[in-house]
Amino acid sequence: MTGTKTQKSSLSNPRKLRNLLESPKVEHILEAHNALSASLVEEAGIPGLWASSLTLSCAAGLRDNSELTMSEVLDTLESITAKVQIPILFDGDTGYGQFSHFQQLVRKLCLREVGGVCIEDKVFPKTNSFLRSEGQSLAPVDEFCGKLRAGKDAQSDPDFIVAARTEALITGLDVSEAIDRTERYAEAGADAVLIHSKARTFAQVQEFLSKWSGAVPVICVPTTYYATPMDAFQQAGVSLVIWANHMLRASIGAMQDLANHIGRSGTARDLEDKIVPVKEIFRLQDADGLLEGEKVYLNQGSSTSAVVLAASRGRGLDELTRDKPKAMIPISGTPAIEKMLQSFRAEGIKDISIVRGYMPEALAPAGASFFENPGWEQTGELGSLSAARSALKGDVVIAYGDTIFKRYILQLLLSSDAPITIAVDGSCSFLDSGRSADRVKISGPSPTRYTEEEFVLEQMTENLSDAEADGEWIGMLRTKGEGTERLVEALDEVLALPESEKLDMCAVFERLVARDPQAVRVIYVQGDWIDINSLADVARGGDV
Ligand code: SPV
Ligand code: MG
Repeated sequence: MTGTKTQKSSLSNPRKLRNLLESPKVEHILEAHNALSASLVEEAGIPGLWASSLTLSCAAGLRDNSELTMSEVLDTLESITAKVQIPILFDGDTGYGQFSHFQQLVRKLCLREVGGVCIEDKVFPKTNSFLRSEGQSLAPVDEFCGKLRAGKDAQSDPDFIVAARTEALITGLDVSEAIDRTERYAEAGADAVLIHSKARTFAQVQEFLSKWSGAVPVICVPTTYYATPMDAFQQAGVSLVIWANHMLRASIGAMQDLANHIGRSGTARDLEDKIVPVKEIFRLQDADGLLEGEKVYLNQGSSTSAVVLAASRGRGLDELTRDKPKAMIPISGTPAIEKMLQSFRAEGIKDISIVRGYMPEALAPAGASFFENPGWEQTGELGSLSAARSALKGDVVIAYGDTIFKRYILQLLLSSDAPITIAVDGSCSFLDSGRSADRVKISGPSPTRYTEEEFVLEQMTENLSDAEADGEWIGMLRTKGEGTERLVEALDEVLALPESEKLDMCAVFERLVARDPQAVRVIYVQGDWIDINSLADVARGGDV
């Protein structure tokens, strides 16, 4: 699952972090400074997060000198735990004051389901370990042990981790001082100790580990000795490795490159293939999840659903459909199907199913559900409609996926109160054009002035003579409740006919009209739609 966290896993975050610390194998976690970076860490399969004071403060435009306040940092942690399932070990600096402040912090971290906190034995306001480190002062051991005890007493989750970090090596003291301090911290109740070092190799931390009692798991931060293999950490007895700042460092470099390029050249033209597409942002935001949610929770949307028949490749469109189905041909830069989906959504229709056949993998617009008609070449549009049978209930708009239409046509169909309504183009533009059309005979010709008259379908067939034809069906119909049921019945009857694979929607309409001459209401339009076959005849090329 990516994007929005929807389900809690059965283990609490403190338990997950504890499992990492207690795992016999060395584990690693990676820095995150906001919900976005946290979700990228999670997607990479890394089992935990380090919420670093260095990077959280930097991301907030502040120094790593206890400048970020407790409430600011809690807000960020909350947004991270709301987004991801992996646990956070929070870098709690010196605990935000004395023992009582640390207790408040622990309580608030537990409320926000943070896995644990690590505090260091320095004095407030602390400075980052890699900055003027020799001059930094350490907290008195007793006072720090009291703070650790206070933190453990304040936690509301029994698995919550309080880790104790010694800065002894950072400030220039030796390994024995680091051991003395950390043994005391473990006795005071710390669940783990963090031994920090600014040495360029693992040797100093290795020496620490060789003298360590093993009372609690040991954590290290190989920012300076980053080349050490995981095996070496494992062999030396490290339980958890923290990559403490790498996500922020990587993003700073990428952002600087881009900003400098745009600043220098005044254009983003050459950068497109170096930056993620906007749709990657939508993926990370789980934009599709909103559509799913709307289907479940939003009732104010239309109860009408849509079924788009888009399985066929199209007659004579070989060139344009070599690498994509007909519905994906761009019209003014936007795939035809997207235009159709935009129109549906603008009318509140969110439950949209598409029947695919030719190149299904290339027809996957976001937010739609899919039916497959693998036999599209033999079974045609009736096979496709039948494939979407389970979506044919309630109020439904059915449309061919290769049709472009002005939105008012959809609005007219939706406003009809008849059980079955089709849109008919009364302009008869097919006459003398040589193109095939679903010609229709209607109860009256397309009116040239205002009328209250309701029109119904009498006949639909490609073979209607020029004189008999009142127009052509544009490939869109709308059925309501009982009309949808009638349509499905007629479809089943036609599919049961011998050689039904040679039949098309005309046969279904014929059936409906034969049963009830008033069955199919007609709404007349004049032009304002086109199908891609006709469009392609007009303009062949990449973008029609
Ligand atoms: C942090 O990431 O903020 C740390 C580790 O505390 S360090 O920057 O090395 O001090
Ligand atoms: Mg820090």
